[in-house]
Amino acid sequence: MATPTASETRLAAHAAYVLRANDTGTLTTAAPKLYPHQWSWDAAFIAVGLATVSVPRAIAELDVLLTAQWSTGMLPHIVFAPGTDYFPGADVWNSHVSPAAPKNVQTSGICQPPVHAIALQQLLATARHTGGTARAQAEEFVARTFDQWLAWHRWLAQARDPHQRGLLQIYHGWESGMDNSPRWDTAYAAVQPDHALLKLRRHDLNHVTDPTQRPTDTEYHRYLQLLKQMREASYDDTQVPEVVPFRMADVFMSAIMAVASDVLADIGDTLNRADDTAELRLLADRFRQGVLSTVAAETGLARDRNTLTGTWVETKTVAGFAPLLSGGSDHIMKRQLDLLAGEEWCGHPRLRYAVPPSTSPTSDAFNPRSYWRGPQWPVISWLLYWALNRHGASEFADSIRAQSLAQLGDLAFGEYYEPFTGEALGSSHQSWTAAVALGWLS
Ligand code: 2M8
Repeated sequence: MATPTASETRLAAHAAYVLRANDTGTLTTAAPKLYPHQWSWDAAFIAVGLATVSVPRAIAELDVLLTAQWSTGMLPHIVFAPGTDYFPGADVWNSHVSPAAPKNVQTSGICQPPVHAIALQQLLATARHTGGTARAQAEEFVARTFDQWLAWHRWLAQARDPHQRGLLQIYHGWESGMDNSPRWDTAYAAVQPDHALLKLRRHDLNHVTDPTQRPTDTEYHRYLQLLKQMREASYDDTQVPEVVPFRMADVFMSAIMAVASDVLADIGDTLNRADDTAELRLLADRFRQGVLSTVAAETGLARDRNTLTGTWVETKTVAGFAPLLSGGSDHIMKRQLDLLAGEEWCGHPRLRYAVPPSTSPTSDAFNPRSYWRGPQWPVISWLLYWALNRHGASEFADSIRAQSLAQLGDLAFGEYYEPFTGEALGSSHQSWTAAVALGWLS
């Protein structure tokens, strides 16, 4: 890699500072005020960034997440730090209604996309490059925790894809990580909130004062209704699908499962875990095929499926590019690369930076300011950058990197960005944004 420019050095220094400032001493909060706890997929991206500064600190971040692993293998989507304000907090989730929840930690009762093996791979690569004790510590960590990551993948495969269709089912938009994406509009429309839930205790709007950048109250009512139904079912893996009206086969999460299972298998190979590696390769193949089976011939995009109603989601969101993560078909990859570069996506003439918006600006559902309904998310740009490099599309990956570094040059470390103006939206000093900046610059 070329010598960093002065602005790159400054960006890296600021990014490292953001991660340090968001460190509670135990875990790195997802954002200083808006998200004062640890989130599962945030922690993985944060570890990628932390590793470039301190390998032991990156390991500690993942260790905290693993301490919160449920006995079923599930990694919960939030690990609560004590005494901070967030809604819905630990009291609302009350994870201890489930016998599978850990006793000494409070967590949520749902999961998020399994990007963690990607973080392990990046952690190992950074540590090997650093050498010395960093390398030994990373290798020891991976050997010590391999069974826990394997249990996580096994739980997803068994609990969320029991019929082995290669598509993970989710029961809440929060599980996708793309909370209010138009991907979930039809499923949420079927959720009828109880009257008692209509009085919300939202804290997010104290920190993001422009409410158009956050989900609406109507959306929050539905989020809370699903949470209540799951809590009343004690977050039980077989009960929950019986009681919630939100049942979606999430194609983007399934693609992450495919590629992350392959990456975990690569790690297993270095640990001489032949049987487990073979199992992981089968999982990777199953989910790769599942993702490819959703691609619409007319649009070339992958689709989520509402498994309650049996209908496909046709809205053009970034999730349509799931095959760029999971791979498996040269023909589909080529078509998707052309699409992603084209006018409906990164080549849209009004974009300030040529990185994928969360919803295509040509879609009726597109909203440039509203959270997952249109803004660009640096963390998603990084994930696609990583995947493009993995699948040999390094030129496109380089362009996403260069455009993203320009976007992050405002040093705001926005949670997401307005695609036409480049304005940072949501929380500033968002940890995973700082982390992926470090990932690009390392
Ligand atoms: C957002 O989600 C949380 C709920 O999980 C929220 O809005 O309160 C999402 O962007 C999610 O993907 C992310 O992990 C989390 C923390 O950054 O914030």
